[in-house]
Amino acid sequence: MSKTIIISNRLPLQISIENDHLEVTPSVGGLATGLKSFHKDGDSVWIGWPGLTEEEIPEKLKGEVQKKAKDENCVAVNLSSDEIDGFYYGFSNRTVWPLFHYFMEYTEADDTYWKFYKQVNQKYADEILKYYEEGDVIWVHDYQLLLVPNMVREKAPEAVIGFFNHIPFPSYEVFRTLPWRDEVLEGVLGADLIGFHTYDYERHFLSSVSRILRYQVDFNEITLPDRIVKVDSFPMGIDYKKFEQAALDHFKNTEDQQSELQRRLNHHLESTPDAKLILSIDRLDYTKGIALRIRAFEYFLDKYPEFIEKVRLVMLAVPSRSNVPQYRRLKREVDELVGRINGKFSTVSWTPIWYFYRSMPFENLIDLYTSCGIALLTPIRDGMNLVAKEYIATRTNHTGVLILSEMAGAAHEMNEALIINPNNFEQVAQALCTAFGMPEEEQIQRNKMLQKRLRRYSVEKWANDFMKALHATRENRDAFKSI
Ligand code: ADQ
Repeated sequence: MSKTIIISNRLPLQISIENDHLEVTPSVGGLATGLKSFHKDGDSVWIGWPGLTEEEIPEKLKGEVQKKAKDENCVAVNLSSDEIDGFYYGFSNRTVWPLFHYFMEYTEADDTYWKFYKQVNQKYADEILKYYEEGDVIWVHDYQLLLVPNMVREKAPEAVIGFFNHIPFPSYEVFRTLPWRDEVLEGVLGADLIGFHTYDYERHFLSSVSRILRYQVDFNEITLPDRIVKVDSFPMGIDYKKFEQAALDHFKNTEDQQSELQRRLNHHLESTPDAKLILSIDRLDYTKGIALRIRAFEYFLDKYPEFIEKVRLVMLAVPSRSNVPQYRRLKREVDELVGRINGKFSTVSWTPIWYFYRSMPFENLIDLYTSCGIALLTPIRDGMNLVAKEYIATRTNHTGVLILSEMAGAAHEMNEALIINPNNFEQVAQALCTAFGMPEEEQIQRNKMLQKRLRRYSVEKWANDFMKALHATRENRDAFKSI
């Protein structure tokens, strides 16, 4: 029977060593969270890195890693610490990530990183080829593996290969600055179907292919000498029912079943009349606009002091990529900003910002989503932003206001949110005022529309739509051959 082979940089599980034993925990992040339900329900194998380098795994536990992965229908790719440095922290996160998010000043062009990127992409491709059997469908994910589709195609010309890019694809004028732009485009074009979150990313990609490689592009099809490649947008959804159910269960908790965090949140809400909590959740990443958001919040408090002691910004920043200098600098900047603003506005009974720098268990995430009447998500660039969708899914009584950056892919599908330009502090401050004063009926009306759409376009539908379109390319290929 044919199977689906999913490939991403990281496996949906994280293996760590605790007292000479291997511990397996689910990994955090948009992709892992999104595809997990698809993987769990289908006949698929997932290939990726388990989170420990070859050097970190003691010899006697090496076989055990693969066994633990196999229990979850996964295959662990072995990577050395040099490979992780060059491929992951290097080319993926110091070259592709900043460039694709329009941070050109952070983009490094380093031959050694590129060499590691090619070497590790080849490792992933070789791993796929070990498991690939005729009739299988291969689904490659994200910017760390842009070369994999063509590397697999070279050895298995008949394979059906899909590629999905989870981050933005930049405009041609930005993409063209990459020294290895031809190789990167040729790498992705090994796929039969290439998916993006939005039509804009799709358009940028097609324009780069036509202007750099000079292939013929008709609407959303690229004609190569021997094949046609289809490009389309598939906005990723969330596991809606999981978030909705978690919120419903959360409200059933008796007082002594509540978490300490929930009690603290309740305390703020109950101690001040008209109090509201403003939620902000992201990985600590410069693309997410966290520092800008804090400054906009300061602008808001300066301009509208009547909100002092009434609002609190609850900020969860999940540690991320701390081996890359810009992330360490951002951490310092955010620490300083939070300290300065808390120092400036705090009263004896109130601090304006509650800042958590850690990963939280799922239950606490639900505590935050359900307790905060406003969500303020202001990325400078974001492929999609699943947090925005999760927030709406947990608002089971339909109240709550989402303020969302127009630079997030999710803004295209969430028109009923208050859509803002994160660089415009006045607009952010106005949106906060509007959110504060928005009548409940209006909140309910907006959220019901958002919820209806999110429920329908779930992650399951996203994966199925992509798969259906991928299978259809097989038929197109036969038609192409018969011309
Ligand atoms: P990310 O940049 O990681 O994803 P996002 O889409 O917001 O951003 O997804 C984050 C995920 O991590 C959410 O599902 C959230 O629930 C989870 N999460 C966040 N904090 C957590 C915590 N403390 N504990 C547990 N889970 C937590 C990348 C792209 C995005 C794109 C996704 C999916 O950068 O633009 O939306 O992939 O394609």
